[in-house]
Amino acid sequence: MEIEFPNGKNLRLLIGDITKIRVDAMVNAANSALAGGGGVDGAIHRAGGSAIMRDLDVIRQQQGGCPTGSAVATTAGSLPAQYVFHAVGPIYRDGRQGEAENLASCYSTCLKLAEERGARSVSFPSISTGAYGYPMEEAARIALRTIGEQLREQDAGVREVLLVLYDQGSYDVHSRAAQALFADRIK
Ligand code: AR6
Repeated sequence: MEIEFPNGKNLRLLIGDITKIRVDAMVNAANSALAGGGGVDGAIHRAGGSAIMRDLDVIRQQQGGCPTGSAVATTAGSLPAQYVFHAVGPIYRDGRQGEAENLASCYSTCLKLAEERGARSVSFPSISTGAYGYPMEEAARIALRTIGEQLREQDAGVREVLLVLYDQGSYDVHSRAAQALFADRIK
């Protein structure tokens, strides 16, 4: 599914493995220790190689980790990208611990990092919807709304955002949310 924004910018939803898709900046669903883990994080470190962890070691020494809702940038190692942005999504508890704000902040922070680094294409996984337990329908609305706001606002910079969903069920949830939010923009 493709959603068009002014000035030729677009948001694409697709099914796949994020590590296989070429972009300028690939977003990881990391943890605040920047320690690596399972899910997308495991796949990104496996496919990108040890250069990514070496960059994270330096960041850990400098700032001790990364707070929830924020992100840090590293090399992409041997991944088909220039950068990996390691975003720390919220662990979902009851929806009253600032989860929505923190999740939105992951997306907007990564798009700002992309802007700063001149990245024109950025891919995101569905942050927090695996090990961190965020209900996917709500997470999809937040992700899409935040990406849409940023694509409408930014004059230059990021041209294309890919939301890479791992399976058909995740894709269906996100495409329903996109239809509800962007009905008039879907190509
Ligand atoms: N490509 C695209 N999406 C994927 C891939 C992939 N290769 N693999 C999984 N997903 P998760 P979280 C989907 O658990 O919930 C890690 O251990 C998956 O189906 O990767 O933010 C970290 O180190 C799900 O919808 O991230 C943290 O400790 C989504 O990606 C913690 O898990 C996110 O699932 C972060 O948990």
